Amino acid sequence: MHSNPLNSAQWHGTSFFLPAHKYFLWVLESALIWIAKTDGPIMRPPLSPEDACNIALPYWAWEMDFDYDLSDNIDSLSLSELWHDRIIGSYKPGAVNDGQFTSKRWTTVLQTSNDPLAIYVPPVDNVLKRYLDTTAIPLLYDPSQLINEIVSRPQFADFTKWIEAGPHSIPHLLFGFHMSTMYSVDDPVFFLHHCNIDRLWHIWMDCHDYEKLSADELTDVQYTALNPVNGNNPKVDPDTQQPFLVGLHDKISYYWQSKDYSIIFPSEKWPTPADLWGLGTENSTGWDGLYYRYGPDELVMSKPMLENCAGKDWSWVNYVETEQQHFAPILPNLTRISAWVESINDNYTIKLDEGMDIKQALTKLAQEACEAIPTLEMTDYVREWFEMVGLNPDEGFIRVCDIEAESMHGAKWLTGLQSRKKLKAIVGMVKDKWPIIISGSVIAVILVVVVIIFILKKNREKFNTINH
Ligand SMILES: [Cu+2]
Repeated sequence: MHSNPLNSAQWHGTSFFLPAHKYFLWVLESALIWIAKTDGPIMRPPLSPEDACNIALPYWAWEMDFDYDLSDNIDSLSLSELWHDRIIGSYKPGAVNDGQFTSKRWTTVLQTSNDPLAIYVPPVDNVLKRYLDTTAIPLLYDPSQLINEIVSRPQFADFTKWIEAGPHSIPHLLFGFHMSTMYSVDDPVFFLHHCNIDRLWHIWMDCHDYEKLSADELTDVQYTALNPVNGNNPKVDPDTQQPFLVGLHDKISYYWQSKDYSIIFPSEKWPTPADLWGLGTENSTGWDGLYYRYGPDELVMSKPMLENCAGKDWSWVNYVETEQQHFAPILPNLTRISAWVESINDNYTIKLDEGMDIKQALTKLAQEACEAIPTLEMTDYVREWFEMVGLNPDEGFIRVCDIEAESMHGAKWLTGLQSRKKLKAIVGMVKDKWPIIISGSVIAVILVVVVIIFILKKNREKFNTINH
């Protein structure tokens, strides 16, 4: 469904991005609930119908795996709870060979090559693979940078461009292989990642108190139609030749490739962004049975978030429903997350004590985290990815510390470590070849002096001739 060209044209690089993926996640969650209800009694351990109803998709809060120090040789991402060797598979680049998604149990739709950065060609097999080189594609957003962007982008158009180009792109690029194509759904990490993107959207809505508005009350601030484009031209539906429309009341397409099952997603049932805005309550669900809440959340309870968000009643996130919690089979180790949040709270408090106001303190916090690691280098691989999803990287990608770097160097995409790497490379070269460089420099200086003397002499003669 995700790779269907008609869906994809609407789902990526447009204002449908967030709502389209939300419903897509909900389709998977509903399918899991349905299977658990049907086959629950014969599962090991057996699931009761009540357990089945409590199934919820988990999210990967990758911001907690941000690497604040790339020089210490500890890859923070490798310490993540994500890599359970019995579930998602160990942290290892290449073919996934443990967990539930090895070649024995899991056949990917997309055939990949053995080159992590070659999108689509030349294919070798249908085995799930991951790249995971955090030095080549670093995770670029830590909690403080996320909070800073969420707080400073109250306009939907601004927020959606940023979240799709920045926080959404980086994990896709980092995993390479399947995750870097429209067949990213081949890797279950897709859902963990997109659930986090959906969570960040909820946090944004909750932070600015937009959750209190009904779909009829929404303005351009909460939802703006950003139509899909091909360069300067609007993308058109190949059947009707009409431009795709992605307004608040336009239907998001969910074409399903299989002829036999297309009845599951008939076009009359496709939702609009307005339909998906109402998330329902415990007692009365929203559109088509939708009911969305995000549970206890360390990020929203951090000091900079609490103090910089307009409303402090978190109704769509940080939602505690104790009954459901017992169902999580593996509780994440929250110690590491709590430690991050604690250090962010401490650094933030120091800045307030120094006399900064809450926004200044938050921006400074984000600035420091941003400076800790490089931005993304605009390689062919990165460029190809942005073109594939119809995104303009310059519109949403630049981070808080890149703005300064851009004005200094006049070049986007090459700041922080990249320029430091170049400098290091030059220093290294100088170190190795200093005898050649010194003798070369001496010869060059002598040559320059000779040339200058020659020119001066010539000019003098010329000057003399003119005078005569
Ligand atoms: Cu994605």
